[in-house]
Amino acid sequence: MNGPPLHLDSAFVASPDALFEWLGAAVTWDERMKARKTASFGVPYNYSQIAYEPVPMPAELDALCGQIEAKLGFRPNNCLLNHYVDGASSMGFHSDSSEALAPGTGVAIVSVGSTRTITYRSKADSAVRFDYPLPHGSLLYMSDAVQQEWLHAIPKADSVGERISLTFRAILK
Ligand SMILES: O=C(O)CCC(=O)C(=O)O
Repeated sequence: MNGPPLHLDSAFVASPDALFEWLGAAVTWDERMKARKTASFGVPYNYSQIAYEPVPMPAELDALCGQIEAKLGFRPNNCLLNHYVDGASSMGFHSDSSEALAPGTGVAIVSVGSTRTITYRSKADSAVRFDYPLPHGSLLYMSDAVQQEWLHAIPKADSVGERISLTFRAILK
């Protein structure tokens, strides 16, 4: 079986060190979730029973929305961030519903910090798995077609430092 039809750009962010530093200084992290810290900007995308307030998109993230629009053809209005403090922080297997998303759009994930692996597991056969590293400054795009056929997770890892993922969505208002 082939792996999921992903779009992966390993050098999407021009200055990933600067973005990582800015996030560290500017973001107040929400600690309601046990497995990792989160933060939300723009129109809220509420999931895992956690609701977020609308927060204006900062210029630094709005610039990434523009870059995503140029690359993928849609402009996100939400950025949900995940802060994986170390290798014990994780995200379990799930797929994202497209119900709240603008038609024909998916989830764009920008990664900064330590490289973590995203694992895809086929919904049809749980033995079929594919791993992809998500390096500092990369972009991964998952269409709804990927979500229909595959679950994805960020498994725990040994000896890794901090990672922040910036997940961008075009939320229906
Ligand atoms: O942190 C990541 O890269 C994973 C994000 C994710 O799985 C999601 O937003 O559905």
